[in-house]
Amino acid sequence: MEHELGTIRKEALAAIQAAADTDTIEEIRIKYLGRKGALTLILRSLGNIPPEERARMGKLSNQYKNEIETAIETRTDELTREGADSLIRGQWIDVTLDCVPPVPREGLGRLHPISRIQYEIEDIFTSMGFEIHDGPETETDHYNFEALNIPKHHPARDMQDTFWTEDGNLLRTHTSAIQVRAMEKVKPPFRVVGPGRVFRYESTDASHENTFYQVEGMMVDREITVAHLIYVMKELLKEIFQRDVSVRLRPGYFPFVEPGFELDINCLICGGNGCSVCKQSGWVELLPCGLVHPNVLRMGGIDPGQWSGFAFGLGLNRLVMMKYGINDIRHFLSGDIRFLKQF
Ligand code: FA5
Repeated sequence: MEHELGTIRKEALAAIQAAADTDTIEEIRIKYLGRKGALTLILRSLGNIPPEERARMGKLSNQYKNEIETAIETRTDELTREGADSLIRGQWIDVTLDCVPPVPREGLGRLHPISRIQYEIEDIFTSMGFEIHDGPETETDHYNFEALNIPKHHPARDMQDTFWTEDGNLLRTHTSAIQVRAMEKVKPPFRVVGPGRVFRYESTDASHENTFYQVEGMMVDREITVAHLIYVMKELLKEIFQRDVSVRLRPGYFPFVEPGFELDINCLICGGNGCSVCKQSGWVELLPCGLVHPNVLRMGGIDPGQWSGFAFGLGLNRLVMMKYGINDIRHFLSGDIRFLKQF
């Protein structure tokens, strides 16, 4: 019996040590210590052996039983810990990765240069008492054309061809639609700016995109003149470029202003010598503007006999190009990370 007990002990301890999971450990426990386990059967059979042997064999059996139980406990602990560790290693997520240092700089996003300048412009106008307004990119014919003194038959519609939806709406061609919406919301006197994305059916080149950004502005008060307009435009450009920029005002035709102007700035890419952006002219058309046409005021519910105003539509892409010396407008929508990383 002593030999048999020794063999059970040796086999059980070796099997426990080799067990790779807790299910196997449980099988070993049943095999040796269960109700019909090898060691249990020996303990039960002690009554059949001579009394002089019984005490020694009983003591030995209990000692081996304790040893096996302790080994089972120790190995179960080890396996549980290893299991938890590998689970953590496999499924652990560093939830702090994106919000606190150390995060590699290049992993962080940044504002697109157009958004940066848009926010700068909003701040400049807010400091001059303007409110910021918004409007939808898909517009109705009324807001984009009709209410701006461009009826269906008007040839000025050809200047701004666009993408139409099947239900007769269109992708807005300019942010001027925002000034029409603003006139419905606020009563004079008021000052509003409306930044946004606009769309035109247009072939692209270094200074033309089919999708670009504008900022619309409108001020309505009593006795507004061209002098007010020029003052605000010059203040804006001085703040943006942080220096005096040469500008020129030419007559320009827009059905919604009278008189209308084209405000050009001296090309900052070539210093006025001529390049592909300024089409070799030395000037870049940036800011068309004028005094709001009485028809537009009237359609907006404002009495032109009492109120007058100026309006402008600033081309944001071209402004950003001038500010940062970008020589091709197509970079903005290229999605080229090397371009975007510079800002
Ligand atoms: C207009 O869109 C008028 N709504 C602006 C306006 C508002 C005039 C209020 C008077 C009063 P224009 O089509 O010229 O005008 O566009 C305005 C500016 O948007 C241009 O000076 C130019 O900077 C920019 N722009 C026009 N077309 C493109 C284009 N295809 N790609 C990039 N920028 C453009």
